[in-house]
Amino acid sequence: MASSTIPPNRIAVIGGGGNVGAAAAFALIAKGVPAEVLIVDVVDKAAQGQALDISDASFLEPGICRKGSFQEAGQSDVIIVTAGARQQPGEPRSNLIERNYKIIKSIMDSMQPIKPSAKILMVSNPVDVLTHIAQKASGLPVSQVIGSGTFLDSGRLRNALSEITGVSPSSVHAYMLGEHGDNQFTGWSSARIGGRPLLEHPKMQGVDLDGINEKIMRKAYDIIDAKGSTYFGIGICAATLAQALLNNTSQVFPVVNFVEKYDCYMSWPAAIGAGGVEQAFDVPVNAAEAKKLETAVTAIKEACAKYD
Ligand code: 6V0
Repeated sequence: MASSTIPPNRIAVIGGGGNVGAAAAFALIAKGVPAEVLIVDVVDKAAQGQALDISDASFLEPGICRKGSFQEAGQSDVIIVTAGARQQPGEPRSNLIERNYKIIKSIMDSMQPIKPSAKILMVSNPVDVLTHIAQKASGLPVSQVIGSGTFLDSGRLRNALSEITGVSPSSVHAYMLGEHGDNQFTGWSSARIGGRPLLEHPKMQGVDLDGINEKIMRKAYDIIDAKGSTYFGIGICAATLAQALLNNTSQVFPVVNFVEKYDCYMSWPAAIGAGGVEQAFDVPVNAAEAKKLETAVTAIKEACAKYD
């Protein structure tokens, strides 16, 4: 490609030789994000193969895709990290911490010096804890290191609520909160449709709320049971977040961000833009949700403390 046609922004996908990274890179190209997408992986052949395959998808779009190095990743505008072990059937995400802690530390070291304005988007699990670890190891400000959090879970929730209410998922304002893991919970009391509390919607009367919550929580396990891993949904989520960071959209997403009120990284709504986290929100919770929130925060803090 002629150098004049190289897009102005660079997005690195570390772990891009694997399923989630490749899905994120493909989603960036398919969404038409005008960026040079670098595929970086410890397995060189996997990075090369995915980059070649995804570059075939880029000829109609402004983005380009190629294999890259850890040093180039460190100089990128957005660094998406999908590297590491994934869940086996039935395995909780929290189990992955032992395996993925060292991988994330070594990736942050390999990228040094990291561009001071870079934004890191963590996707590897357990994503709440690994975002904390990545921020410490990268040396970047907390506002510039975020994680995909409960964005995907909240999308699953919005789809489920759309089926019940008949309203488009984009007009259902509801979040899965706390942790992208077994301690996540639905923010029923703050959920809204058309400016009204969701739970007042006529079609929500008599609905089994715990059943919906359980269905959302189980979905990743069901997909992993059936096909070994989940990647299309998270791929589009990662690409959407990278786009928000590059285009300074200030859209609100439930991402892993450092929440002052609870003094930890956790999955909670924040406005995302060029600086990373641009605005934080104090989402109201009722008494039952506050208990679940406390459980999630305690679990994340305990896991983080082990690796500080
Ligand atoms: P995968 O297909 O095994 O890919 C992982 C990739 O990471 C492989 O290509 C490895 O070679 C690579 N890798 C391992 N170590 C390193 C390293 N040190 N440097 C660079 N690359 C390395 O797994 P998959 O893509 O399915 O999952 C990746 C991660 O995403 C896992 O931790 C999953 O649990 C996590 N997911 C997170 C989701 C979320 O919502 N946050 C959703 C789905 C999966």
